[in-house]
Amino acid sequence: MKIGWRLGSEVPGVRLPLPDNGEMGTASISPRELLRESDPDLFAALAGEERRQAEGIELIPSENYTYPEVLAALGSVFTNKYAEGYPGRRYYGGQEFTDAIERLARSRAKALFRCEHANVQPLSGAPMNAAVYLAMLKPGDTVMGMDLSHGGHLTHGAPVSHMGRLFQWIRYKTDPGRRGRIDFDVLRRSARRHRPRMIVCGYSSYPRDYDYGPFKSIADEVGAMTMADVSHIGGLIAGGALSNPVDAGFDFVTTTTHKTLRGPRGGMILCKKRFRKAVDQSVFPGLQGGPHMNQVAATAIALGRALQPDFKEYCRQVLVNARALARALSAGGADLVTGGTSNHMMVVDCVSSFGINGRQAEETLDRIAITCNKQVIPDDPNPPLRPSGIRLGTPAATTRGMGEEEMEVLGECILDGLRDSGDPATLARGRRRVRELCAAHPAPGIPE
Ligand code: DSN
Repeated sequence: MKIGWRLGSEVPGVRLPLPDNGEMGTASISPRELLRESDPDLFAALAGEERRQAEGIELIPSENYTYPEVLAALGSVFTNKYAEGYPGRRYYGGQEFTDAIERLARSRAKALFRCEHANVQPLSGAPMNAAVYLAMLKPGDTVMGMDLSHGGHLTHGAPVSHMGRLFQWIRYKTDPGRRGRIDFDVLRRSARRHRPRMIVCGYSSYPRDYDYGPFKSIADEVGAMTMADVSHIGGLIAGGALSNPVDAGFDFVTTTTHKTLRGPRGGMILCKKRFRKAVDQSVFPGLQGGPHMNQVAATAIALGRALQPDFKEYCRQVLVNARALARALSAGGADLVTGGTSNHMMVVDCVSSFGINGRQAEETLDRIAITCNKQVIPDDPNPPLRPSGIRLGTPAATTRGMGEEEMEVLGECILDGLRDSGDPATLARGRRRVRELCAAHPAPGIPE
Protein backbone atom coordinates (compact mmCIF):
# COMPACT_ATOMS: atom_id res chain seq x y z
CA MET A 1 0.00 0.00 0.00
CA LYS A 2 1.45 3.39 -0.95
CA ILE A 3 0.75 6.12 1.54
CA GLY A 4 2.72 8.94 0.00
CA TRP A 5 5.62 9.20 2.45
CA ARG A 6 9.18 9.43 1.30
CA LEU A 7 11.96 7.57 3.03
CA GLY A 8 15.46 8.96 3.44
CA SER A 9 18.52 6.70 3.58
CA GLU A 10 19.16 4.56 6.61
CA VAL A 11 19.74 6.14 10.01
CA PRO A 12 18.98 4.73 13.42
CA GLY A 13 16.16 6.16 15.39
CA VAL A 14 13.35 7.19 13.10
CA ARG A 15 10.98 4.59 11.72
CA LEU A 16 8.91 5.48 8.67
CA PRO A 17 6.76 3.57 6.22
CA LEU A 18 8.67 2.45 3.11
CA PRO A 19 7.56 4.27 -0.02
CA ASP A 20 6.56 1.23 -2.06
CA ASN A 21 4.79 -1.11 0.27
CA GLY A 22 4.04 0.93 3.39
CA GLU A 23 6.05 -1.38 5.65
CA MET A 24 8.10 0.25 8.35
CA GLY A 25 11.73 1.05 7.63
CA THR A 26 14.34 3.04 9.48
CA ALA A 27 15.11 6.50 8.20
CA SER A 28 18.70 7.60 8.06
CA ILE A 29 17.95 11.24 8.66
CA SER A 30 16.56 13.24 11.51
CA PRO A 31 13.00 14.59 11.28
CA ARG A 32 14.53 17.99 10.63
CA GLU A 33 16.54 16.73 7.67
CA LEU A 34 13.50 14.87 6.44
CA LEU A 35 11.60 18.16 6.46
CA ARG A 36 14.38 19.80 4.49
CA GLU A 37 14.00 17.12 1.81
CA SER A 38 10.27 16.74 1.81
CA ASP A 39 9.21 20.41 1.95
CA PRO A 40 12.04 22.76 1.01
CA ASP A 41 9.81 25.84 1.01
CA LEU A 42 8.64 25.24 4.53
CA PHE A 43 12.14 24.34 5.62
CA ALA A 44 13.54 27.58 4.18
CA ALA A 45 11.06 29.57 6.28
CA LEU A 46 11.93 27.55 9.39
CA ALA A 47 15.66 28.05 8.88
CA GLY A 48 15.09 31.75 8.24
CA GLU A 49 13.13 32.15 11.44
CA GLU A 50 15.82 30.27 13.38
CA ARG A 51 18.43 32.65 12.01
CA ARG A 52 16.28 35.68 12.81
CA GLN A 53 15.81 34.53 16.39
CA ALA A 54 19.50 33.70 16.82
CA GLU A 55 20.95 36.81 15.19
CA GLY A 56 18.61 39.43 16.58
CA ILE A 57 17.55 40.53 20.05
CA GLU A 58 14.01 39.83 21.06
CA LEU A 59 12.57 42.63 23.17
CA ILE A 60 8.87 41.93 22.68
CA PRO A 61 7.89 41.49 26.34
CA SER A 62 5.48 38.64 25.66
CA GLU A 63 8.02 36.46 23.83
CA ASN A 64 10.72 34.15 25.09
CA TYR A 65 12.95 31.24 24.09
CA THR A 66 11.42 28.04 25.33
CA TYR A 67 13.33 24.98 26.54
CA PRO A 68 14.59 22.37 24.06
CA GLU A 69 12.60 19.79 26.03
CA VAL A 70 9.45 21.82 25.42
CA LEU A 71 10.17 21.87 21.68
CA ALA A 72 10.70 18.10 21.83
CA ALA A 73 7.38 17.56 23.63
CA LEU A 74 5.54 19.81 21.17
CA GLY A 75 6.89 17.71 18.30
CA SER A 76 6.17 14.42 20.08
CA VAL A 77 3.60 11.66 19.53
CA PHE A 78 1.29 13.32 22.06
CA THR A 79 0.18 15.44 19.11
CA ASN A 80 -1.43 12.29 17.69
CA LYS A 81 -3.74 11.75 20.63
CA TYR A 82 -7.31 12.84 21.30
CA ALA A 83 -8.10 13.19 24.98
CA GLU A 84 -11.45 14.95 25.34
CA GLY A 85 -12.41 15.04 28.99
CA TYR A 86 -10.16 15.10 32.04
CA PRO A 87 -7.84 12.55 33.66
CA GLY A 88 -9.82 9.45 34.63
CA ARG A 89 -12.90 10.66 32.67
CA ARG A 90 -12.10 10.73 28.96
CA TYR A 91 -14.21 10.11 25.92
CA TYR A 92 -11.50 8.11 24.10
CA GLY A 93 -9.44 5.06 25.07
CA GLY A 94 -5.66 4.87 25.38
CA GLN A 95 -5.26 7.55 28.04
CA GLU A 96 -2.70 6.02 30.39
CA PHE A 97 0.04 8.46 29.49
CA THR A 98 -2.06 11.49 28.64
CA ASP A 99 -3.68 11.21 32.07
CA ALA A 100 -0.24 11.06 33.63
CA ILE A 101 1.01 14.22 31.94
CA GLU A 102 -2.13 16.21 32.61
CA ARG A 103 -2.05 15.22 36.30
CA LEU A 104 1.60 16.24 36.44
CA ALA A 105 0.89 19.61 34.83
CA ARG A 106 -2.00 20.29 37.21
CA SER A 107 -0.12 19.33 40.35
CA ARG A 108 2.92 21.37 39.35
CA ALA A 109 0.74 24.40 38.59
CA LYS A 110 -0.96 24.08 41.98
CA ALA A 111 2.38 23.82 43.77
CA LEU A 112 3.85 26.82 41.95
CA PHE A 113 0.89 29.15 42.40
CA ARG A 114 -0.44 27.75 45.71
CA CYS A 115 -3.91 27.42 44.20
CA GLU A 116 -6.65 24.88 44.83
CA HIS A 117 -7.38 23.89 41.23
CA ALA A 118 -5.66 24.23 37.87
CA ASN A 119 -7.10 23.65 34.41
CA VAL A 120 -4.23 23.29 31.93
CA GLN A 121 -6.23 22.71 28.75
CA PRO A 122 -6.94 26.22 27.37
CA LEU A 123 -5.41 26.46 23.92
CA SER A 124 -4.20 29.99 24.57
CA GLY A 125 -4.88 33.26 26.35
CA ALA A 126 -8.06 34.46 24.67
CA PRO A 127 -10.00 31.17 25.04
CA MET A 128 -8.67 30.89 28.60
CA ASN A 129 -10.22 34.22 29.60
CA ALA A 130 -13.38 33.53 27.62
CA ALA A 131 -13.75 30.22 29.48
CA VAL A 132 -13.81 32.02 32.85
CA TYR A 133 -16.27 34.68 31.71
CA LEU A 134 -18.57 32.11 30.11
CA ALA A 135 -18.38 29.89 33.19
CA MET A 136 -19.35 32.60 35.65
CA LEU A 137 -21.27 35.35 33.82
CA LYS A 138 -24.44 35.71 31.81
CA PRO A 139 -24.56 37.79 28.60
CA GLY A 140 -25.16 41.43 29.50
CA ASP A 141 -23.54 41.16 32.95
CA THR A 142 -21.39 44.07 34.04
CA VAL A 143 -17.64 43.50 34.29
CA MET A 144 -14.78 45.90 35.04
CA GLY A 145 -11.50 45.63 33.15
CA MET A 146 -8.55 47.84 32.30
CA ASP A 147 -8.83 50.02 29.20
CA LEU A 148 -6.77 48.66 26.29
CA SER A 149 -4.76 51.83 25.72
CA HIS A 150 -3.94 52.06 29.43
CA GLY A 151 -2.43 48.59 29.45
CA GLY A 152 -5.37 46.15 29.45
CA HIS A 153 -5.79 43.31 26.97
CA LEU A 154 -8.25 42.78 24.13
CA THR A 155 -9.99 40.13 26.22
CA HIS A 156 -10.54 42.59 29.08
CA GLY A 157 -13.49 44.11 27.31
CA ALA A 158 -12.12 45.85 24.22
CA PRO A 159 -15.17 46.63 22.06
CA VAL A 160 -13.65 44.84 19.04
CA SER A 161 -13.54 41.48 20.85
CA HIS A 162 -16.51 39.10 21.12
CA MET A 163 -16.20 39.28 24.90
CA GLY A 164 -16.37 43.06 24.65
CA ARG A 165 -19.74 42.77 22.96
CA LEU A 166 -21.16 39.96 25.07
CA PHE A 167 -20.82 41.70 28.41
CA GLN A 168 -21.29 45.24 29.67
CA TRP A 169 -17.72 46.45 30.33
CA ILE A 170 -16.73 49.34 32.52
CA ARG A 171 -13.18 50.20 31.51
CA TYR A 172 -11.02 51.70 34.21
CA LYS A 173 -7.95 53.77 33.41
CA THR A 174 -4.65 54.77 34.92
CA ASP A 175 -4.22 58.28 36.29
CA PRO A 176 -1.67 60.57 34.57
CA GLY A 177 -1.66 62.71 37.74
CA ARG A 178 -0.25 59.70 39.61
CA ARG A 179 2.37 58.88 37.00
CA GLY A 180 0.13 56.28 35.43
CA ARG A 181 -0.90 54.44 38.60
CA ILE A 182 -4.52 53.42 39.24
CA ASP A 183 -6.59 55.71 41.45
CA PHE A 184 -8.40 53.21 43.65
CA ASP A 185 -10.78 55.84 45.05
CA VAL A 186 -12.05 56.44 41.52
CA LEU A 187 -12.24 52.69 40.92
CA ARG A 188 -14.18 52.17 44.15
CA ARG A 189 -16.69 54.89 43.29
CA SER A 190 -17.15 53.42 39.83
CA ALA A 191 -17.64 49.91 41.27
CA ARG A 192 -20.25 51.22 43.74
CA ARG A 193 -22.11 52.89 40.90
CA HIS A 194 -22.01 50.01 38.39
CA ARG A 195 -22.10 47.00 40.78
CA PRO A 196 -20.07 44.68 38.49
CA ARG A 197 -20.40 40.89 38.73
CA MET A 198 -16.67 40.57 38.21
CA ILE A 199 -13.60 42.80 38.42
CA VAL A 200 -10.74 41.84 36.13
CA CYS A 201 -7.25 43.06 36.68
CA GLY A 202 -4.43 42.21 34.37
CA TYR A 203 -2.40 43.85 31.66
CA SER A 204 -0.37 43.42 28.53
CA SER A 205 1.23 46.85 28.32
CA TYR A 206 1.20 48.25 31.86
CA PRO A 207 4.76 48.58 33.16
CA ARG A 208 3.92 48.36 36.86
CA ASP A 209 2.94 45.58 39.22
CA TYR A 210 -0.61 45.42 40.46
CA ASP A 211 -1.59 46.02 44.01
CA TYR A 212 -4.14 43.21 44.32
CA GLY A 213 -5.34 44.14 47.81
CA PRO A 214 -7.43 47.20 46.81
CA PHE A 215 -9.01 45.31 43.88
CA LYS A 216 -10.08 42.54 46.25
CA SER A 217 -11.39 44.92 48.87
CA ILE A 218 -13.44 46.86 46.30
CA ALA A 219 -14.78 43.61 44.82
CA ASP A 220 -15.75 42.32 48.28
CA GLU A 221 -17.55 45.57 49.05
CA VAL A 222 -19.73 45.38 45.93
CA GLY A 223 -20.08 41.59 45.89
CA ALA A 224 -18.04 41.05 42.70
CA MET A 225 -15.88 38.08 41.79
CA THR A 226 -12.19 38.74 41.17
CA MET A 227 -10.09 37.60 38.25
CA ALA A 228 -6.43 38.41 37.62
CA ASP A 229 -5.04 37.78 34.14
CA VAL A 230 -1.32 37.48 34.88
CA SER A 231 -0.36 36.18 31.43
CA HIS A 232 2.64 38.45 31.11
CA ILE A 233 3.97 37.86 34.58
CA GLY A 234 2.89 34.27 35.30
CA GLY A 235 6.51 33.18 35.36
CA LEU A 236 7.58 36.09 37.53
CA ILE A 237 4.87 35.19 40.05
CA ALA A 238 5.79 31.51 39.94
CA GLY A 239 9.42 32.50 40.49
CA GLY A 240 8.51 34.61 43.51
CA ALA A 241 9.62 37.90 41.94
CA LEU A 242 6.16 39.50 41.86
CA SER A 243 3.18 39.15 44.17
CA ASN A 244 0.64 36.39 43.67
CA PRO A 245 -3.08 37.27 43.36
CA VAL A 246 -3.92 33.81 44.73
CA ASP A 247 -2.42 34.95 48.04
CA ALA A 248 -4.66 38.04 47.92
CA GLY A 249 -7.70 35.75 47.71
CA PHE A 250 -8.56 36.18 44.02
CA ASP A 251 -11.21 33.78 42.76
CA PHE A 252 -9.64 33.20 39.34
CA VAL A 253 -6.12 33.66 38.04
CA THR A 254 -5.40 33.09 34.37
CA THR A 255 -2.03 32.94 32.71
CA THR A 256 -0.58 32.00 29.38
CA THR A 257 2.28 29.54 29.56
CA HIS A 258 4.65 30.87 26.91
CA LYS A 259 5.70 34.29 28.14
CA THR A 260 7.71 34.59 31.35
CA LEU A 261 6.85 30.95 32.12
CA ARG A 262 8.92 29.99 29.03
CA GLY A 263 6.66 27.09 28.09
CA PRO A 264 4.61 26.26 24.99
CA ARG A 265 1.87 28.50 23.63
CA GLY A 266 -1.07 27.78 25.91
CA GLY A 267 -3.14 28.93 28.86
CA MET A 268 -4.05 27.86 32.37
CA ILE A 269 -6.90 28.75 34.70
CA LEU A 270 -6.20 28.62 38.43
CA CYS A 271 -9.16 28.86 40.76
CA LYS A 272 -10.69 28.01 44.08
CA LYS A 273 -12.03 24.48 44.50
CA ARG A 274 -15.63 25.66 44.55
CA PHE A 275 -15.31 26.93 40.97
CA ARG A 276 -13.58 23.81 39.67
CA LYS A 277 -16.61 22.18 38.10
CA ALA A 278 -17.83 25.35 36.39
CA VAL A 279 -14.37 26.15 35.01
CA ASP A 280 -13.65 22.63 33.79
CA GLN A 281 -17.03 22.36 32.08
CA SER A 282 -16.56 25.77 30.50
CA VAL A 283 -13.22 24.79 28.97
CA PHE A 284 -14.49 21.37 27.86
CA PRO A 285 -17.10 20.78 26.53
CA GLY A 286 -18.18 24.43 26.73
CA LEU A 287 -15.56 26.09 24.59
CA GLN A 288 -13.04 23.55 23.33
CA GLY A 289 -12.91 20.00 22.03
CA GLY A 290 -9.82 17.86 22.40
CA PRO A 291 -6.99 19.43 24.35
CA HIS A 292 -3.62 19.54 22.57
CA MET A 293 -1.82 16.94 24.62
CA ASN A 294 1.57 17.78 23.16
CA GLN A 295 1.01 21.27 24.55
CA VAL A 296 -0.12 19.88 27.93
CA ALA A 297 3.04 17.73 28.07
CA ALA A 298 5.17 20.75 27.22
CA THR A 299 3.36 22.82 29.86
CA ALA A 300 4.15 20.15 32.47
CA ILE A 301 7.82 20.38 31.49
CA ALA A 302 7.91 24.18 31.75
CA LEU A 303 6.16 24.11 35.12
CA GLY A 304 8.66 21.50 36.32
CA ARG A 305 11.49 23.82 35.29
CA ALA A 306 9.83 26.75 37.03
CA LEU A 307 9.89 24.74 40.26
CA GLN A 308 13.70 24.57 40.12
CA PRO A 309 15.71 27.07 42.18
CA ASP A 310 17.45 28.59 39.14
CA PHE A 311 14.11 29.79 37.79
CA LYS A 312 13.85 32.19 40.74
CA GLU A 313 17.23 33.59 39.75
CA TYR A 314 16.05 34.02 36.16
CA CYS A 315 12.95 35.94 37.30
CA ARG A 316 14.94 38.21 39.55
CA GLN A 317 17.30 38.98 36.66
CA VAL A 318 14.41 39.76 34.27
CA LEU A 319 13.35 42.57 36.64
CA VAL A 320 16.91 43.79 37.23
CA ASN A 321 17.44 43.91 33.47
CA ALA A 322 14.17 45.76 32.87
CA ARG A 323 15.14 48.42 35.39
CA ALA A 324 18.61 48.70 33.81
CA LEU A 325 17.19 49.12 30.30
CA ALA A 326 14.59 51.63 31.52
CA ARG A 327 17.32 53.60 33.31
CA ALA A 328 19.53 53.66 30.21
CA LEU A 329 16.65 54.82 28.01
CA SER A 330 15.45 57.47 30.45
CA ALA A 331 18.98 58.80 30.93
CA GLY A 332 19.17 59.22 27.16
CA GLY A 333 15.98 61.26 27.06
CA ALA A 334 13.36 58.61 26.30
CA ASP A 335 9.95 59.35 27.75
CA LEU A 336 8.66 56.19 29.48
CA VAL A 337 4.98 55.73 30.28
CA THR A 338 4.64 55.89 34.11
CA GLY A 339 8.25 57.08 34.25
CA GLY A 340 9.83 53.62 34.35
CA THR A 341 9.05 50.01 35.16
CA SER A 342 8.38 47.72 38.11
CA ASN A 343 7.97 44.59 36.02
CA HIS A 344 9.58 43.13 32.90
CA MET A 345 8.44 45.75 30.38
CA MET A 346 8.42 49.41 29.51
CA VAL A 347 6.46 51.55 27.08
CA VAL A 348 8.33 54.34 25.29
CA ASP A 349 6.47 57.35 23.94
CA CYS A 350 8.39 57.71 20.66
CA VAL A 351 6.50 60.78 19.46
CA SER A 352 7.44 62.88 22.48
CA SER A 353 10.94 61.35 22.75
CA PHE A 354 12.11 61.15 19.15
CA GLY A 355 9.47 62.77 16.97
CA ILE A 356 8.62 59.47 15.23
CA ASN A 357 5.65 57.18 15.71
CA GLY A 358 5.71 53.63 17.06
CA ARG A 359 5.53 52.02 13.65
CA GLN A 360 8.54 53.98 12.43
CA ALA A 361 10.38 53.10 15.64
CA GLU A 362 9.54 49.40 15.29
CA GLU A 363 10.75 49.40 11.67
CA THR A 364 13.95 51.23 12.58
CA LEU A 365 14.78 48.79 15.36
CA ASP A 366 14.05 45.88 13.01
CA ARG A 367 16.82 47.24 10.81
CA ILE A 368 19.32 46.86 13.64
CA ALA A 369 17.95 43.39 14.51
CA ILE A 370 16.15 44.47 17.67
CA THR A 371 12.56 43.26 17.67
CA CYS A 372 9.90 45.18 19.56
CA ASN A 373 6.27 46.02 18.93
CA LYS A 374 4.47 49.25 18.24
CA GLN A 375 2.22 50.13 21.14
CA VAL A 376 -0.61 52.49 21.97
CA ILE A 377 -0.01 54.74 24.96
CA PRO A 378 -2.75 55.87 27.37
CA ASP A 379 -5.49 57.72 25.44
CA ASP A 380 -3.27 57.64 22.37
CA PRO A 381 -4.31 60.26 19.80
CA ASN A 382 -2.82 58.05 17.08
CA PRO A 383 -4.40 54.91 15.56
CA PRO A 384 -3.28 51.39 16.59
CA LEU A 385 -1.26 50.69 13.44
CA ARG A 386 0.58 54.02 13.81
CA PRO A 387 0.50 54.49 17.57
CA SER A 388 2.73 56.77 19.60
CA GLY A 389 4.80 54.17 21.38
CA ILE A 390 6.74 50.96 21.42
CA ARG A 391 6.81 48.24 24.06
CA LEU A 392 10.06 46.63 25.21
CA GLY A 393 10.71 43.81 27.64
CA THR A 394 13.56 41.70 28.95
CA PRO A 395 12.35 38.07 29.39
CA ALA A 396 13.90 36.70 26.16
CA ALA A 397 17.20 38.60 26.37
CA THR A 398 17.55 37.41 29.98
CA THR A 399 17.01 33.81 28.88
CA ARG A 400 20.05 34.30 26.61
CA GLY A 401 22.09 35.13 29.69
CA MET A 402 22.27 38.89 29.18
CA GLY A 403 22.63 41.12 32.22
CA GLU A 404 22.73 44.79 33.16
CA GLU A 405 25.83 45.51 31.10
CA GLU A 406 24.18 44.20 27.95
CA MET A 407 21.04 46.21 28.76
CA GLU A 408 23.15 49.36 28.77
CA VAL A 409 24.56 48.50 25.35
CA LEU A 410 21.07 47.76 24.08
CA GLY A 411 19.84 51.04 25.50
CA GLU A 412 22.55 52.90 23.56
CA CYS A 413 21.74 51.02 20.33
CA ILE A 414 18.03 51.81 20.72
CA LEU A 415 18.62 55.48 21.50
CA ASP A 416 21.13 55.94 18.65
CA GLY A 417 18.82 54.21 16.20
CA LEU A 418 15.69 56.12 17.17
CA ARG A 419 17.41 59.50 17.32
CA ASP A 420 19.05 58.98 13.97
CA SER A 421 16.68 56.64 12.22
CA GLY A 422 17.49 57.99 8.77
CA ASP A 423 21.25 57.53 9.00
CA PRO A 424 22.52 54.28 7.40
CA ALA A 425 25.89 54.49 9.19
CA THR A 426 24.22 54.71 12.61
CA LEU A 427 22.00 51.75 11.79
CA ALA A 428 24.93 49.71 10.49
CA ARG A 429 26.84 50.42 13.72
CA GLY A 430 23.83 49.43 15.80
CA ARG A 431 23.41 46.22 13.87
CA ARG A 432 27.07 45.34 14.35
CA ARG A 433 26.83 45.84 18.11
CA VAL A 434 23.66 43.74 18.26
CA ARG A 435 25.38 40.94 16.27
CA GLU A 436 28.26 40.97 18.77
CA LEU A 437 25.88 40.70 21.70
CA CYS A 438 24.07 37.81 20.02
CA ALA A 439 27.29 35.97 19.22
CA ALA A 440 28.33 36.25 22.87
CA HIS A 441 24.91 35.04 24.09
CA PRO A 442 23.62 32.29 21.80
CA ALA A 443 19.86 31.81 21.67
CA PRO A 444 18.92 28.57 23.42
CA GLY A 445 17.18 25.76 21.57
CA ILE A 446 18.21 26.93 18.09
CA PRO A 447 20.39 24.66 15.94
CA GLU A 448 23.82 26.13 15.05
N1 DSN B 1 -0.42 39.28 22.46
C1 DSN B 1 0.07 39.27 23.81
C2 DSN B 1 1.05 40.37 24.06
O1 DSN B 1 1.90 40.55 23.21
O2 DSN B 1 0.98 41.04 25.08
C3 DSN B 1 -1.03 39.29 24.80
O3 DSN B 1 -1.96 38.36 24.44
